[in-house]
Amino acid sequence: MSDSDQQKIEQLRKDIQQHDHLYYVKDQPQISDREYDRLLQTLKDLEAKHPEWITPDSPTQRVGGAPAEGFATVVHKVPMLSLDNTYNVEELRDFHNRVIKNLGKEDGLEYVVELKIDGLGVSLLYEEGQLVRGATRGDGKTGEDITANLKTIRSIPLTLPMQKDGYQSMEVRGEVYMNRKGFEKLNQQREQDGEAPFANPRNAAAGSLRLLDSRITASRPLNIWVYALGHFEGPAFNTHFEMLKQMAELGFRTNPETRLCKSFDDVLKMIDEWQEQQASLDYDVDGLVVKVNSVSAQKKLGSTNKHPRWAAAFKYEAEEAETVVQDIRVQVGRTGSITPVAELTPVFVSGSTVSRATLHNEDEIARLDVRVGDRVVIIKAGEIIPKVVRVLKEKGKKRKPPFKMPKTCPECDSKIERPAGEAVWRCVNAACPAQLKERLLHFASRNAMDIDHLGTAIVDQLVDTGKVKSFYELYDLQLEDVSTLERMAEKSGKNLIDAIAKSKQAGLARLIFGLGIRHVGQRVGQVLAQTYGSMDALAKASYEDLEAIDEIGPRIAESIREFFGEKHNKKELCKLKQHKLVMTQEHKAGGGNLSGKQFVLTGTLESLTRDEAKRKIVDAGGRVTSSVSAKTDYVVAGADPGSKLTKAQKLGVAVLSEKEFQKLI
Ligand code: 1X8
Repeated sequence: MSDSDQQKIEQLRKDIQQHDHLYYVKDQPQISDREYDRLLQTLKDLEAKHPEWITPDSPTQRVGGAPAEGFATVVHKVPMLSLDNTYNVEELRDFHNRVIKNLGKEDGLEYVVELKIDGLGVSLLYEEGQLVRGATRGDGKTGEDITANLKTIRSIPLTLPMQKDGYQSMEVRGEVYMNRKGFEKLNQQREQDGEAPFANPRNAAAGSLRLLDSRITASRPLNIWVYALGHFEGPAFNTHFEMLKQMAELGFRTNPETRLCKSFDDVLKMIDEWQEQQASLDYDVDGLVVKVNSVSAQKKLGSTNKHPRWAAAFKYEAEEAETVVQDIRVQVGRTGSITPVAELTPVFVSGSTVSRATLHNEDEIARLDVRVGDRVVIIKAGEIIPKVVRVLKEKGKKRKPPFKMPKTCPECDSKIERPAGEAVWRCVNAACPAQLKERLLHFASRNAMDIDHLGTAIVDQLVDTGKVKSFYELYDLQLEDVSTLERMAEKSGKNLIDAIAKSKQAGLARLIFGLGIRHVGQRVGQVLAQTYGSMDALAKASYEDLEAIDEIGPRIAESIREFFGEKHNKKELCKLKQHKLVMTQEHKAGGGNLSGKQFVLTGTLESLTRDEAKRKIVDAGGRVTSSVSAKTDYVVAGADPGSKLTKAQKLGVAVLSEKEFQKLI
């Protein structure tokens, strides 16, 4: 029996690895997502039954584990050099001429031209066919050990058939990046959750790779293009192009746009083509990389301290424009984040007129040394918000003093804080009018309480006149309070009052989301409403209780506890209740039978996937947790159940077969 389980585990791992490759590297899936989920779940269950057989290269080990304390330092055996940059055809021709001179001939000189990916360089070390370490490029000599994070990227193989080709050890290099769509989606989610958005896909990728909690990395849409080999033990390659082909054969994701160019003119052609074509990719590139193809020629050329002499980057300049900084202001967001923004003399760049540009944070302003009155260069690259790239120093011109972050919040004068390790200052005053305005707008937004007519102009006046200092005061407003506001007639005043009154029925899920609890987005709001059924029950939920919910991690659980522990929030909720806002949720008709019941799923279900089963339970008012405890009401056991079943039997928890479960729901 155990023997066959071991065989099953091995077969499943092979199959999943094959399907990962087809899906993530080749983009040619052969099975449905649902079939794939089944395979993975079956493997998980078998491994739960035999934890002693779990290996680090099992596909189940990609999901990420408990947070690390910090990253260990890694010394690169072969330094990860940077590339010499060229910015125009003349500079690239200089590079080409140097290559010819150093090689002593032009005959047979070939180049490989690849896209230069705007991401983060990483190193993947494989020993005896297993990924044993992943590291950042760092300063080129030493990087950080981010193995757990890199393993969450599905297109990175955990095992390689390299030994069959005679390789004992190889260090593969590539660029980890986030595509534009994934980046936009991540930022939308972050804004909903009250977190600062990332400035660009590169920062998002960098931030995701440097998280100590690899479970969060696992949720980030990261990917890799492999483009080089570091130290390796095994047969050598004659050309770079051959090496890339071999990497692809081993299972790595190599970029399909790579070209072998037989002449420098071919290189120039490719440069010409990509000037326009860049925009059509779904990820950011910041130019091309031109590499000498022959490995013996590469060796002959060698490297300087910093750069190889056999490769160069060609960078397309982003469209730039010059303008003047008229002012530097700071904006206060919903969570109190304080962001400096440059107000500019309007200028036309990349298809639109720009009058503001983000300066991101204090450190960025210091780095640029940008001051009011300065002439600056701005760029608008792709869809990214315009940014100031450099200051044009004007001789003999007296400059204004350096910009200083305000000592207090520009809106409410409260203390501002910059937590250790963060780049952003925050206003500590939860009642800060600027934060209050943002919070009210969020509360009223379409996906939250959906209060029509409550837009920026009205919110500004309500807060500035002191009429509204918290959510509940919206419900105290009378017609005469609002019809006296600017741009408000009697009729529109009445519409607003009606819309506010109507929002009392918005329901528990919308209200939870509308409260603006950090990290609680729309989906989490729904899960909490379904799980607890009332605001009172949610307010009482313990950290452990919250964290036991499948979709809720430690960060969300902590933030919820903090919110309900706060005095102001308690008062707010009490007042909202007095105003008769709907704060309970009827479970869906016909399904309320599972109200408050706690489920654990184990084994493979035949008639539905795990996600479908979960949804059904939650829709019927129950909830799903990942581990069995005395609080568990039912364990649903499919085929090949794991250790959860044993535990349930030990604790005397009711066990349902799939059929019994179907009946129940
Ligand atoms: C950096 C990069 C290289 C390539 C693509 N993107 C990059 N960011 C490539 O070779 N295709 S090579 C490189 C480096 O050597 N620093």
